Amino acid sequence: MAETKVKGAQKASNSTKKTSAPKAAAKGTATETVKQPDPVLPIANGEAAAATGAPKATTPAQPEFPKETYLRWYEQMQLMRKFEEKAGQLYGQQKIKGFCHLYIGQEACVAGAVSALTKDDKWITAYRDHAHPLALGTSPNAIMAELYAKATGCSKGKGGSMHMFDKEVNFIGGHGIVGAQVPMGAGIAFAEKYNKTGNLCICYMGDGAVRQGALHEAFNMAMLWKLPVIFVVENNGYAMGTSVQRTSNVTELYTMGESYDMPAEPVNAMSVEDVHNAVARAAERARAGEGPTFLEFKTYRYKGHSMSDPAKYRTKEELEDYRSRDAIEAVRHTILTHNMASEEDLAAIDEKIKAQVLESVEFAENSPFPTADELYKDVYVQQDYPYIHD
Ligand SMILES: Cc1ncc(C[n+]2csc(CCOP(=O)(O)OP(=O)(O)O)c2C)c(N)n1
Ligand SMILES: [Mg+2]
Repeated sequence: MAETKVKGAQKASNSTKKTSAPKAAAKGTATETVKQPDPVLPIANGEAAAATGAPKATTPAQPEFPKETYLRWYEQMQLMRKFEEKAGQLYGQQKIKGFCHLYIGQEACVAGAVSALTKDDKWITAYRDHAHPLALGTSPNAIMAELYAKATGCSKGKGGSMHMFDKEVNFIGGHGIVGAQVPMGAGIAFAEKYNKTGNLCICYMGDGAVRQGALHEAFNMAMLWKLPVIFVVENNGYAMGTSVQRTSNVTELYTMGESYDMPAEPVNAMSVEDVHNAVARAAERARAGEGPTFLEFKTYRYKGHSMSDPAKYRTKEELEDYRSRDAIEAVRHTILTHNMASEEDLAAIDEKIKAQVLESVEFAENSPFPTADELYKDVYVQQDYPYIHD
């Protein structure tokens, strides 16, 4: 059964772009891909490298996409990276407080999906959520102000790092409870289908979320009702300091879709092209009324789980190995190798981003904190429920 479904995914891909998904996807059989852990689980270094196993990024002989797409990816991913590097610094200076989870290293997971979807599609994710709205077009000012808990933040300073929201760009959070956004993603997709909009919902989660019961309930209903949803697990190898191999009998996480007959595939998410192609295939399926897809993005976070994590559970070598596959560097290399832009052009983009980030800090610094009466606003009160409008 799984084979048929994954083949279906491959078929869809032919009508969009050629696939570069690993061979395991083409085979689509659980027995060939599910790895049995050792009886005594090692706390060995390099666990995540084995768990995510993303191949090294390579520069294609011929670029697969137009110049504009590569330049947009470069700019989006650089903005995510530079914005978060600055946020990390500000956290160190205690300008930003509370929790702060950086996305550095994972940028392609978002950039490749933005280019494959439309602006009317809906987005939802967990608490590692600064990059998604940045790429969707939320102003860096509003995101930095939210990190500062200022009234001008995209969640009016009441959400903070883990609860970014921006309805204008269809970004529906930013959720701190691991896995909570998975049934919500299915619900959003239900609404799109019910209202016959033709839009879909892309629902991100971490590898830690796939063992939550809510995910399994949501997967079942999403398949049963053929909801237009793309479930994405950003498998960065760790949930806090615990590797996938220490917590899961199934380490090729995408195979979990097979339990629900859900088309699923692994994606080298250090390659923005691969992310784009996989999301485009899934979107085509969703819009054709064929229902959900489960994509396992094999990725890596360069920083610790949060700002307070020194990440001692992994080796420098493991980190360096992933840094050598950096998606931004790969895109930069493609752009330069194929003369899509010069070093100077890219430096100009970098300068523009630097200015944008500095402006966002100034904006956040100069913004007021929310007033006390904000405590009573935006609180859900049941009046004429059962139907919530807007
Ligand atoms: C239901 C629930 N249990 C535990 C936590 C504490 N917690 C916060 S983040 C996290 C790890 C999640 O890791 P993963 O899903 O892999 O996402 P990543 O941080 O790698 O992006 C845990 C256990 C939580 N927020 N919610
Ligand atoms: Mg993780």
